[in-house]
Amino acid sequence: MTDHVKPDAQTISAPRMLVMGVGSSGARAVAEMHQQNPEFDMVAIDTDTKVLDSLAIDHVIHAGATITRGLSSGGDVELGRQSVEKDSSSIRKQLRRVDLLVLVTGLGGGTGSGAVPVITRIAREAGALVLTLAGMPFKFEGKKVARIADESLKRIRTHADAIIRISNERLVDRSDLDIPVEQAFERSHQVMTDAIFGVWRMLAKNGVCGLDFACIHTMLRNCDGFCHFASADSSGEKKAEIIAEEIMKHRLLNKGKMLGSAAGVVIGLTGGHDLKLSEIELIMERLREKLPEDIWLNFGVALDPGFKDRLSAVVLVAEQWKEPLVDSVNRQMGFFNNRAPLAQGELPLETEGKGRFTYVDPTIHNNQDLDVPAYIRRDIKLPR
Ligand SMILES: Nc1nc2c(ncn2[C@@H]2O[C@H](COP(=O)(O)OP(=O)(O)OP(=O)(O)O)[C@@H](O)[C@H]2O)c(=O)[nH]1
Ligand SMILES: [Mg+2]
Repeated sequence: MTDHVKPDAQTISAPRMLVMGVGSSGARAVAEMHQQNPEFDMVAIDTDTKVLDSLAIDHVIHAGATITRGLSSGGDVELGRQSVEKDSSSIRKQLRRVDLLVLVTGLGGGTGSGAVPVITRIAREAGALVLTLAGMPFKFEGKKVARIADESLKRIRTHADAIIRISNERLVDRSDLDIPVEQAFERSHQVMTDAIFGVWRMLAKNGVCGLDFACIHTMLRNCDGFCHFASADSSGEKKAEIIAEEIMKHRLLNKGKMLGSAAGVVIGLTGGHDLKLSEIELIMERLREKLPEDIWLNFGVALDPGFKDRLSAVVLVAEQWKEPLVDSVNRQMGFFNNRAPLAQGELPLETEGKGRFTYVDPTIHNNQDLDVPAYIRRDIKLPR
């Protein structure tokens, strides 16, 4: 017979989530989020002193002050990378006891694109689950910026558990091209804010049926690198119907088409104490009609007194569902047991730091970085 020992309340603590904004647009985005919700743990990292000084946020890391002299990387990815390597100890300090790290960045410049792959590696080494929200550049920014963003994305993918790409282009309709560029970027910030608030509410608020860290963990570890995100918010009599409609034709889910072929979905609803069972049912039934039958599906409902007569939904969608390279059970055990060491037989398939080659240029051939091991570049799974 197994004895079940009730865990000591002091040994159980809520998973700690840290949001880190990297590069100028990432730093600005988290400063805005901080204004909206000061409860978040947030840090902004940039190479640009002017940007950091303008932010109303307490925790900032000025990366690579001796390398860029506070003037930003000027679009140089290598300088961005070197700058965070140089200040990696400040980053490690911020990552202590962090279970979920959410990185926010706009790819295409030098700092965010160079720094995020390094930070994801450091965070994974520290045992955190890493979700990266990456804004992808507009077409008008040109091919060079697009290439920088794509190459950075490949590097991030070798370390991050999951990436949500937020295509700036997709956030703006062709019929909408007259909007000021600042407003277009604001949309991108808002999507990131909604994603982060949504995930945070799922983890931090009391739920009638909760989504816990293990569920988010499974989703992020199995989504094969990329997942998609949509959110909707409504109030009034018809709020449930409006939310179901919005999600089912959401532009970040390819006007809802992505739901029909999804492999995994997490749905998180937040409502007030007046939330009705019929409202939950309506949303779930409408969405289930659209989703494949054999999908990995998890949903939760969080209650927040601030949501009286209001309902909000966040949906994370995985198009693919694959076993992660590093055993997810072990990683969960790491969270519950204060990061258990790797078990024998488990392959720590992660590239290590470059050691004394840190400041050496990457070896790029046919657009491939030959310093990244072939099994990662080609997405080959090694047998355990
Ligand atoms: N959401 C949002 N995206 C922005 C904003 N400004 C720029 N971007 C996007 O983010 C990408 C990177 O720009 P920055 O964040 O300014 O670049 P950086 O990482 O600071 O890099 P350097 O300034 O070159 O050192 C750009 O290519 C744009 O697509 C902004 O205010 N908001
Ligand atoms: Mg900058």
